[in-house]
Amino acid sequence: MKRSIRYVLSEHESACLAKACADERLHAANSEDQQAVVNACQAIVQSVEHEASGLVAVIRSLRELRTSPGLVVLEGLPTVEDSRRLIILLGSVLGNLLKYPNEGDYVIAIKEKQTKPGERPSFQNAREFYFHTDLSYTENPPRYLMMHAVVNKPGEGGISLFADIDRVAKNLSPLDINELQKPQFLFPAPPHYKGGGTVKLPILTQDELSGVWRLRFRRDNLRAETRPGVDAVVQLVRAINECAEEVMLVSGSMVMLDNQSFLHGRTAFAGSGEATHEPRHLNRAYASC
Ligand SMILES: O=C(O)CCC(=O)C(=O)O
Repeated sequence: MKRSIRYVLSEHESACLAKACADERLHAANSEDQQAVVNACQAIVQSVEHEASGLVAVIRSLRELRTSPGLVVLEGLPTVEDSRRLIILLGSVLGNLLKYPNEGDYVIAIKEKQTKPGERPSFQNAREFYFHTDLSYTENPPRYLMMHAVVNKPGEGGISLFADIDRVAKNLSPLDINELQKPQFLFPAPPHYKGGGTVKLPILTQDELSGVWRLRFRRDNLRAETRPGVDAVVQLVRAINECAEEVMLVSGSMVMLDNQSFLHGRTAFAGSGEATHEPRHLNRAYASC
């Protein structure tokens, strides 16, 4: 991928994270009280800064608007007793963990509950999940998305797909870009989002000073108010598919990405009854900086 970084942790870095996740300040925090874990991790981050400065620098490179890689895949993470601690800890290295109460707690398990015919693709089923940015249906989607593969076996599907909006925009005509910048798109919340609701906003925005493109997008149930708007979405989907990059997030890896400049999706995976191993399980969290 053009802008993305793959970073394999050294044994020392992996051991440092394992130690941080076993820190006594975390033992004091009830693991079901994620707010307490978030608070404890904010203090523990300092020791990670000292002991794993290379890893910290890579993660924080995501913060630079102009020079950000946009997407970092970390490989070789330690296996820890409570995997939620690891994503909260690394999210705290990046910035401030965010919670969207209508969506759930800080850490949300991406796990199949049951795949019903005809239902929208989601983090709770095994269907192909088309390219999207997270929480496109909220006024303020999170800047950063993190997904930690706790169990993700090669050969059972569930391959991650990513697309960089910088590359996608280059494959669109000025006319389509103009349409996508109009506040003419209706984004309805999916059924799991408590309170529901629909926002009407542009899909694409461009920062005036830096020229950096940002987007919000989720194809299923998206509505455009005009015919040129619908046509522009068709072109956008074509351009996204042309730029798609596949990454298998094997167990023990984590992707940290700029949710407003990278789209993500995943292929269908072996669901209940089909999986030969433990069921697929990723943890998801959001952060701002
Ligand atoms: O299951 C996956 O790999 C991705 C899930 C996803 O896209 C999401 O939860 O937003």
